[in-house]
Amino acid sequence: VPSTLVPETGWHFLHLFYRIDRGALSRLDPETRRQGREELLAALDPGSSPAIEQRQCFAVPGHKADFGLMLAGPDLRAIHGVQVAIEASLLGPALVPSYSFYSITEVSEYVPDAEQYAAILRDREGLDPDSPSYRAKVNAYANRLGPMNRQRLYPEFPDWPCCCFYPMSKMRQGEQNWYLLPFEPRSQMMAEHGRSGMKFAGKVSQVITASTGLDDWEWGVTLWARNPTYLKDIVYTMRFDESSARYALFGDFYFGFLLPPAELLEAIRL
Ligand code: 76R
Repeated sequence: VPSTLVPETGWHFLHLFYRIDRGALSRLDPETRRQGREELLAALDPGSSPAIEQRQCFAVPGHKADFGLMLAGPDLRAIHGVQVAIEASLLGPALVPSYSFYSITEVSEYVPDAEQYAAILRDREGLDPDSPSYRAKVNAYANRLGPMNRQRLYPEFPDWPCCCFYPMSKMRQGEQNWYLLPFEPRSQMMAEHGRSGMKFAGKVSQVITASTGLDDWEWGVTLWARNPTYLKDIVYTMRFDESSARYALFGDFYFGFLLPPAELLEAIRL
C-alpha cells in the first residue's frame, strides 16, 4: 500500500450505488452477460482482495438504486479498484452509478478520553471522586474505550439483515451555526445524542465517517439494524436530540437489505 494514501488513523470508506439499465442489459448477448456476472461476483466477493477489510452488498428497493456496496479498509487503490472492476466489467454498460460517497472513519472529538470522562462525572454529574462508584465508572469506561474506538476506526460490519445510509452536515446559517458555538454546549448536545442512541444498543449499530473536504457533506451515517423498523425508530428518535433538531441537515436516505453477492445478482436479475 503506498503509505501516502493510508489515513493517519482510520480507514477509507466508500459507498457505491448503481441502477440497472434494463435496455442496455437486454442488448448484451448471453455469453457476455454470463462473463459479466462472473466479473461482478468477483468484485463483490469479500474474499477477492484481502486489502479491502470490509465489504458488503445489498439490494435497494425503490427507484434510487438497484443495489449498493460498502467498502472499508486502509488501501484506497484497492477500494477504488473494486469500483473500476464493476464499471469496467462486461456488465458495466448496463450499470448506471446513481450515488456514491467517500469518507474516512474517525473518532469524534466529542468522544471523551478516560480523563475527560472522569471530569464529566465530577463536574456534570456531581460524583464524589473519592467514592467507589466514581472509580468503578472511570475504570469501566477506560476498559471499554479501546475496543469502542477500534470499532469506530476499524469497524467490523455487522452481519445484520438491513442497513441505511445518509449523508449529513451540521447547520451553518444565521442563529443555527454549529461552528460558532463554544465546545462545551456542543459537547453537551453530543452527549445527549449519545444517550439517545444507546437506547438502540443491540438493535441498531452505526458507523459515522467523516467527509469534510472529501465529499459534499460533512459525515456519512451508516446504520445496520436487526429490523427495518428500528431504522425508522432511531432516526425519528434522534430528530428530537437538540443536535439534530436544531443543527442537522440531511441528504437522501438509502435503505437496503443485505445479501451475499450471488443471491444479490439473482434478486435483482442481473
Ligand atoms: O460514539 C459514541 O458512542 C459516543 C457518543 C456519540 C458521538 C460522539 C454518538 C453516539 N454519536 C456521536 C457522534 Mn452519533 N449518530 C449520528 C446519526 O439521524 C440523526 O439525527 C443523525 C445521524 C445517528 C443515527 C447516530 C447514531 N453522531 C456523531 C457525529 C459526529 C459529530 C461530530 O464529531 O461533530 C454524527 C454526525 C453523528 C450522527 N450515535 C451514537 C448514534 C448512536 C446509535 C449512538 C450510540 C452509540 C452506541 O450505542 O454505541
